[in-house]
Amino acid sequence: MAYTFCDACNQIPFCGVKAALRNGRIVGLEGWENYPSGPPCAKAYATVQEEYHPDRLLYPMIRVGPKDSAPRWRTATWDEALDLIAGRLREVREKYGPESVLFYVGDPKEPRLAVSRLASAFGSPNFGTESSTCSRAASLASQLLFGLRAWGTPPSERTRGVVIWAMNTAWTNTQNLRRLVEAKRRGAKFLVVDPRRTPTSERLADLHLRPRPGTDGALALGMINALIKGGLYDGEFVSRWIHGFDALRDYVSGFTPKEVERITWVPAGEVEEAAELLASSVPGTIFLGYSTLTHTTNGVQNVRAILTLMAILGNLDVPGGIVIPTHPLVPYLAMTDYPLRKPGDALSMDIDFALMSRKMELRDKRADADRFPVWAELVPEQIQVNMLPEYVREGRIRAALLFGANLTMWPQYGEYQEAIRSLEFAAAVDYFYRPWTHDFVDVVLPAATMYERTEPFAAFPAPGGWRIYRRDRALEPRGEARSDWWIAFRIAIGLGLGDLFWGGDTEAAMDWILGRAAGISLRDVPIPEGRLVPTDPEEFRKYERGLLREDGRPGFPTPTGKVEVWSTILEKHGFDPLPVYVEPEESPVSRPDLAGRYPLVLITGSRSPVYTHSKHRELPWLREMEPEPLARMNPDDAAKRGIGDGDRVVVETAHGSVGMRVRLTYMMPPGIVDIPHGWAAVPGANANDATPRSFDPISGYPSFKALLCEVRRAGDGDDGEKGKGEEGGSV
Ligand SMILES: Nc1nc2c(c(=O)[nH]1)N[C@H]1C(S)=C(S)[C@@H](COP(=O)(O)OP(=O)(O)OC[C@H]3O[C@@H](n4cnc5c(=O)[nH]c(N)nc54)[C@H](O)[C@@H]3O)O[C@H]1N2
Ligand SMILES: Nc1nc2c(c(=O)[nH]1)N[C@H]1C(S)=C(S)[C@@H](COP(=O)(O)OP(=O)(O)OC[C@H]3O[C@@H](n4cnc5c(=O)[nH]c(N)nc54)[C@H](O)[C@@H]3O)O[C@H]1N2
Ligand SMILES: [Mo]
Repeated sequence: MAYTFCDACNQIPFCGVKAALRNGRIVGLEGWENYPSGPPCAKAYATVQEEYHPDRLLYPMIRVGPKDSAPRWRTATWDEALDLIAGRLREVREKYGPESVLFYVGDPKEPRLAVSRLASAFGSPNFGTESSTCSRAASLASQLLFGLRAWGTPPSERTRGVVIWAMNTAWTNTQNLRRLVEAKRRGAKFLVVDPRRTPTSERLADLHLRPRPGTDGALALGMINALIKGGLYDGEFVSRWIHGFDALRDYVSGFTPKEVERITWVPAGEVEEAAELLASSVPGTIFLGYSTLTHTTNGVQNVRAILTLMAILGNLDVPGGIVIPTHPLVPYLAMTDYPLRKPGDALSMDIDFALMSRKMELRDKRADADRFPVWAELVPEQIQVNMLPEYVREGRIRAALLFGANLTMWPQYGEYQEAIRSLEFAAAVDYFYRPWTHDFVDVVLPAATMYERTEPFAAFPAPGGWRIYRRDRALEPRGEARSDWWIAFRIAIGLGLGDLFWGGDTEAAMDWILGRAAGISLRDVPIPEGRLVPTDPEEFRKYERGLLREDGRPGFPTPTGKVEVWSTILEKHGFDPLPVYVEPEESPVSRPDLAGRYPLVLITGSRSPVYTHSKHRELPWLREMEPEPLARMNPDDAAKRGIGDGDRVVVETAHGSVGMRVRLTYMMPPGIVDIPHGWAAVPGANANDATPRSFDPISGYPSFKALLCEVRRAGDGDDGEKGKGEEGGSV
């Protein structure tokens, strides 16, 4: 038996699995007993097919011929590939400075720490991740409000209310599901806010609100208004700890239930009912869709409104409420959030593995500094990558190292492909050759899988502290595949940075982290039991006792020391300081001109239970469960258009179109259409052919949700074709 953590969802740490081996091959897979997350889902089992897939990349490959011709490749040794990469990066560094190299990791989280360290050591602040579109903007909204991330605490025995806002946790975050179901059994009240009916809403909701996509801010402001009118909020918390409450009260007074119904399509009575439900179920916690709410042009402000709603109820940092972790180790490991915590906190800041101090010194050289100043100020660990085409055109970025990248995750992704193609040099690391990404780079390197690598370790909060797990190297790498950490460390050596990378010894690096975090080394962590690293008990209401601020004074780590409903940071950068509601850039209200031609509201990228983004389509067990992409629409909308269940349709926006079959379902409310993302493998079915390059000016996040579209039956010649709309979108 060999133990490893599953990386099918791209997360670390996620579910634990145990492989049965015979003659060095996997012959069976089960859940890892007593592992904090799991049991494994279909994706985990299918990793066995990924491991042995005939198309896996097994050798380093170097492009033959120029990048504007059809790609041809030859295999190379690691020495040759690594020499080439180091040589080209040195050249670019000499000509344009180290900041002109982009270090990028896509959704896979396991390589992040290593690559972030490599960027800092090389001297480039331009390290970025797919969190340029994912959960980081919701955390940014939280930082603007509270000074740190505060959302997503799982319910405890004390929790009386749970809000699930724009998240289909039953399909996307199954690790939370058990605790949510337990909370439901204990009688906690659930409010679910999602335009679709989902397994999550049907199983958990006591009240299910179904707003028009992108209007969530107005809904939250309406609930705040109802709470204020009814005197249903925590007056003591508000008067002591909130900055800007009077201005908020004036602003929300316009959001009457009737007005909120007009904007959001949620019946007025349900808005009031929801406010009452929340007020009668304190302490409560909230799960936000990791990315959904911020995939629209007013996303950060909408999330600020939602978190303000939770805060004025007195849910913040109380037992059973939204707890600010006392010892945040996991966010640090995942590199999705920078834990803004007091220095000296044993389990976080002094493990400066990513060389954050170096990133801070280099921050003036960030490619995003003038475009997204709020992001650049509050997201020190990574740049906002979404303007990559602009950075390249302006000569700010000249070369790129891409670990686990998928260029079609961006709206109008052709521009990103062209940007990567036009670089002086680009190398990518992956499990498979993905033509939509790798056709545009110079070198492709084969990554070792979760069965073939040991880095990094995993850490989970546990009673009494943190539990650390490490994994076996279940299999020898196939071909010449190597772990992402090994690759990053070898590139560092080639660049003369070996001293900062333990001479290439990745285990020594993990020992360094564990030594600083917990005074142990990797060998002190038994497999499969793991090892408990004790911490002091969780403390609550830390803001009352000066535990959140560097200066040790009571309050929140914001400029005013209070929860900034009136954000002084937004004000400084010329944005509206209140969590204002602004219509999505593209909606029936803001663009009546477009709505005539595109009368339906479109959301893109609702997750499939069996795929992760662009991955897995090559795995027969999963493909059998979901053979092709399906658009979803309400049967009444379809009937008006003469569309039947299973018909091939064209979903068209002002920016382009996709073609796929349609599923008619009451999961969808009338007027709203849903298409999946990640179908790069099927020509003409990539959602990002139809999404615009329009961005939230605070976070830089794209508009993947809240668009306008029309759906029609596909005619002859539509099959697999992708159309171009009349508008390219604005920047
Ligand atoms: N199986 C699987 N799991 C995944 C992933 C995957 O690809 N596959 N991806 C992972 C990643 S990176 C992410 S970011 C998360 C995403 O996790 P989730 O946020 O749970 O992802 P979605 O399926 O998009 O679910 C969001 C829900 O929000 C609703 N919604 C859409 N637009 C709006 C809106 O404007 N307002 C409101 N209130 N609701 C809206 C949709 O109907 C949908 O049911 O999932 C993670 N987990
Ligand atoms: N229209 C639309 N677009 C979206 C979204 C949406 O909702 N709608 N969601 C956005 C969000 S939230 C996200 S997170 C992104 C998805 O983020 P992406 O970065 O696009 O995620 P994946 O498609 O999983 O691509 C990961 C690539 O990494 C490779 N890979 C997987 N594991 C490893 C590993 O351990 N090492 C290496 N070296 N490679 C690995 C995979 O083979 C794949 O080619 O998409 C965004 N794009
Ligand atoms: Mo994401």
